[in-house]
Amino acid sequence: MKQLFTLLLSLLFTLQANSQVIDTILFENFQLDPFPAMGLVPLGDDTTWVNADEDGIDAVTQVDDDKRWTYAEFYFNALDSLTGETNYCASSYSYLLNSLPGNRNWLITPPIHVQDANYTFHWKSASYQMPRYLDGYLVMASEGSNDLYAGAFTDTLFQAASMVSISGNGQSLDIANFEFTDGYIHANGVTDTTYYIPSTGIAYGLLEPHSISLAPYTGKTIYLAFLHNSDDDNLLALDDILVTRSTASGTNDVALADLRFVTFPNPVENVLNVLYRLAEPANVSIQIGDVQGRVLQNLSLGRLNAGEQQQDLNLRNLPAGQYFITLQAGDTMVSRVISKK
Ligand SMILES: [Ca+2]
Ligand SMILES: [Ca+2]
Repeated sequence: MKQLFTLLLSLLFTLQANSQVIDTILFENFQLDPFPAMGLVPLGDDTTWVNADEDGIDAVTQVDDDKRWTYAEFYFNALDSLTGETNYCASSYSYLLNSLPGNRNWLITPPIHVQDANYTFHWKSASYQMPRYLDGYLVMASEGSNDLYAGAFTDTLFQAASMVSISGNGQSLDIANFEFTDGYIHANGVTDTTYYIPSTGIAYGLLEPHSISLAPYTGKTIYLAFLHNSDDDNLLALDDILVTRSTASGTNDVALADLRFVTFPNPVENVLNVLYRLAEPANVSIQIGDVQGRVLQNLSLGRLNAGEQQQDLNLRNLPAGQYFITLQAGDTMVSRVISKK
């Protein structure tokens, strides 16, 4: 008994020494169609999402809705990382009627007040085809206004490359056979097989996570935007758009933010969804503790592969109150406080 107590005490000490809290500031996983509530033209000071079609050109599908970002089932039937259900995403065509160039579709977040240097922006993207007809896009930021027509979005935070031409074998997975715009080529230039499906004569992109620190905007209210600006490529998907705030004061904020540790919903009645990402394989455990610092449950998950991870915790039998959910992955430990109804 004494040994167990000592063990608990040492575990607690570790928890307190390393505890970090990551809050979710904004989260959209597109599982419930958010598009009907979005603005279609930015007014400069919108407080909702805006889905703006700057080019007005019909997509090859000639369905009016397909001129801009739309609600769609993810092309390859992957499950939603949070709910485990059929995955829905935001989708946009750059394959326009008569192969016209000029696609410019904007998806703009509500305003985000960046209170300190611990804000991080996360999202996932996938080009339907790659490397042939790879869809590129920009992630942009604007201080104070979302009026894209007035040139509000002056800062480019991320550029995903799009295919410009085929200079060799169009059936190849070797990117040397293609020309691209500047920027990041999906799946690390078609070397990371986690993020695409190879196939005969073509590869299909799978959702790949990205993160950017918003520290340069500390103290500012900003809008973030995805601009799908590929010319004559195919189809692009976005999912799991997330802004987190780490209240960590340590030096390892980047590693913590990279875990992308999210719990949902809060308050929770029965089942808590735990979502996180491993940059490399790691031994993982999840602990439930009370506010007195006692560990109530320790769930060892063993050694898990790199990538997106999801775990459901059944909290049905816990009394109502506040609890710590602590994720340990290798040497990194993060905690969130949740309320149980
Ligand atoms: Ca989704
Ligand atoms: Ca358009």
